[in-house]
Amino acid sequence: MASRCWAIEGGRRKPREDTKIYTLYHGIQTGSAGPLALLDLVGAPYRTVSIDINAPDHPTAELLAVNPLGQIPVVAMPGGGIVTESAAMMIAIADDHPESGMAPATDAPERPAFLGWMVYLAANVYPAVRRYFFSGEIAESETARDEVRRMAMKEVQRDWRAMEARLDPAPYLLGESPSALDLYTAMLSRWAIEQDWFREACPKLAAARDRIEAVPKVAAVWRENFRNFTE
Ligand SMILES: N[C@@H](CCC(=O)N[C@@H](CS)C(=O)NCC(=O)O)C(=O)O
Repeated sequence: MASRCWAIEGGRRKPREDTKIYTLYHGIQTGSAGPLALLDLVGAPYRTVSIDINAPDHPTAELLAVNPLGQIPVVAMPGGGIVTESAAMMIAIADDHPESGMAPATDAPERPAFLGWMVYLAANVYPAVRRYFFSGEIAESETARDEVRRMAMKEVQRDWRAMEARLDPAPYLLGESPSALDLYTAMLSRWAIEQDWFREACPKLAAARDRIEAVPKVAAVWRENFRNFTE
């Protein structure tokens, strides 16, 4: 696995030498895009370890050593400790940078909604998207896999509709300023779901997504990671 160190300086990613830095196990066009954009947004020093989930040797022993499920993203925190699960690491990184406002403070009125929706996405949308893309993990025949994909898509649509019905972005999902929830929502809504469907069925979520995706550091990561991202 290749390892590189980065820090954003003058709007450009540059190699960095620090030892007290985050390490993100990252794969292009995977769920590490959200944590990657968050690290850039909060201005944290980090290195990336490149993972190719389509390589014949996936999951490598190195990846299994940090995540027994062999999934990415994974983050090694600068203070020690490994965080698997995208929502958990985004909350942990945002909490480490209170000045960024990317996570409401523990006593802020937005905190319960922040935690609730982060876990909602992780517990509902992400697994359904996984079933859609990795239907072969739970069904063998082509007919059964088609059925899994069809049902997973219904679930994804139900989950986005439910979120659309409950949130009133102003203009970001939790109020005047963006949070890691905007990033996580933007990332997950770039997968599986038809983009025309998302814009039509979830206009409030789509409008909030437009805002976070217009942030230059987010757009830069999105360009590399989402083929359906258009500016
Ligand atoms: N629950 C995990 C899901 C992570 C996940 O499904 N990652 C995918 C890439 S987007 C992966 O590693 N796939 C390769 C594999 O499962 O072997 C999270 O939220 O981080």
